[in-house]
Amino acid sequence: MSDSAGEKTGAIYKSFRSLFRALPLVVGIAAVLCAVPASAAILTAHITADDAFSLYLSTNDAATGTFIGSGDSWVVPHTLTGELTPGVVNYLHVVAWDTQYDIAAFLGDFSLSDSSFHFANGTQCLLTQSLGWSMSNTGFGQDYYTPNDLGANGRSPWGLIQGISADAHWIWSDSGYDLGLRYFSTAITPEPATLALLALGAAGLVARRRRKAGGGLVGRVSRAGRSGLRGGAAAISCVLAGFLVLAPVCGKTCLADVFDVAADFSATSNPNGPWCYGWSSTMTSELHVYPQSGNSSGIDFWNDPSNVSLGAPSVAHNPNSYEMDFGGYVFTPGAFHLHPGPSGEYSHALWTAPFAGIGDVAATFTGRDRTPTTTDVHVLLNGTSLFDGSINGFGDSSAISYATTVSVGAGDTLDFAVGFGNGNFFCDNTGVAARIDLIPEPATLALMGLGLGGLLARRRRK
Ligand SMILES: [Ca+2]
Ligand SMILES: [Ca+2]
Repeated sequence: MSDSAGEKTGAIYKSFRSLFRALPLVVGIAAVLCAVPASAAILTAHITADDAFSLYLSTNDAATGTFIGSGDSWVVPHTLTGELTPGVVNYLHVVAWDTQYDIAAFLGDFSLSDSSFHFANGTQCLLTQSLGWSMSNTGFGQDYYTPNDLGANGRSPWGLIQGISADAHWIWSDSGYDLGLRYFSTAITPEPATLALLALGAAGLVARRRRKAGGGLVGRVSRAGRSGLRGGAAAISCVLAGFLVLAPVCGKTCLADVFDVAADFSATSNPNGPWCYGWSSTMTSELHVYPQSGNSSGIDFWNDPSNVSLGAPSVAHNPNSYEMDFGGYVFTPGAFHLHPGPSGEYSHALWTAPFAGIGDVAATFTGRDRTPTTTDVHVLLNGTSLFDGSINGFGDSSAISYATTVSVGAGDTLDFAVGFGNGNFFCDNTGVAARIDLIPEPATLALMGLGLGGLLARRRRK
């Protein structure tokens, strides 16, 4: 071996040696991050059925399993959570049945809290669709066939079930008019691959240390160089394993927290979680929080007794699962309205980010007065306009929509605001559908980055 080749080997060895010194930290972080999800994966279900259902988790497809929860009203989504049994295939079991002699169907979206398990589609998100589900008329684990897709959440006669993904589809046998108990099953499979890769990396490290402990001085440099390379590869595979385990967790959109101005509406609290309802003299001047709530002819509202004329400015919400038609204006099922005031006061639904993250924002403004509605509508981020539009019309054909993705810190605000448009506030009922899907900042990836940063710093110091 020439001197320069020996120096090269020595240099490689040194750089890998510094890698190994930081390796326990990296392995530690990766091991913790891998171990935590493996022990406590949680299934979250947003589910409903026409007319009733029970949800179970089982480790045997032929056994019903552990009861998680049930519901008997298709009008509302039911949120249920259950802990998966680690290391084995779990089965999500739903029994659904009709209690009234008409159509029957099952709808839901399901997510897993981490990537230690996956659904039949290979991800941590599953919707009710024909794909990924088996169903039976006789019981679990037998006579399975593929459910029929009756159409997406939003179809008649049910309309949009708020709180369940709009991409979920109603499923049943035939066209939904055949009655009786129906058994739906889908597998939730553990994810051993990344954990195995991590174990492999750790084993490589241990082997390398054992070799280093023995051996004379003469053969040591070249041997250490070789095993250093092997150990280095092991270190890299450890780090990669950590990222592989983490990446799907952090990038998984189904784990977004969903904020929906209509679905989250409260008739008793203002502010209401991250939502606050109020009015302002100009679009961006001080927000006066509506202090008074009430119910008028079946519609919940908030206004300010110190500044109210013909009930406005105000916010209002139809708590019913059916349309409320007052002749001049209409509330669709579950609709949220903003109404401007007589002196051009803006009415607001203000959302404050409860944590930092990436938010998918979707807003639709619709004229709900037959006269028709004449308003100016806005979406603002921290008081700066993202979107400005006008409504001059009635019904779905008058609707204008806006969608964007924003990065927010905790405490940042998104403001959905409506002004009186043409200079008067008569007949200005404006439907507002506003939703924010907020994905938390990948804190665990940041932690991983910290570990790598420390490693690089060590190398620099050397
Ligand atoms: Ca029914
Ligand atoms: Ca107007």
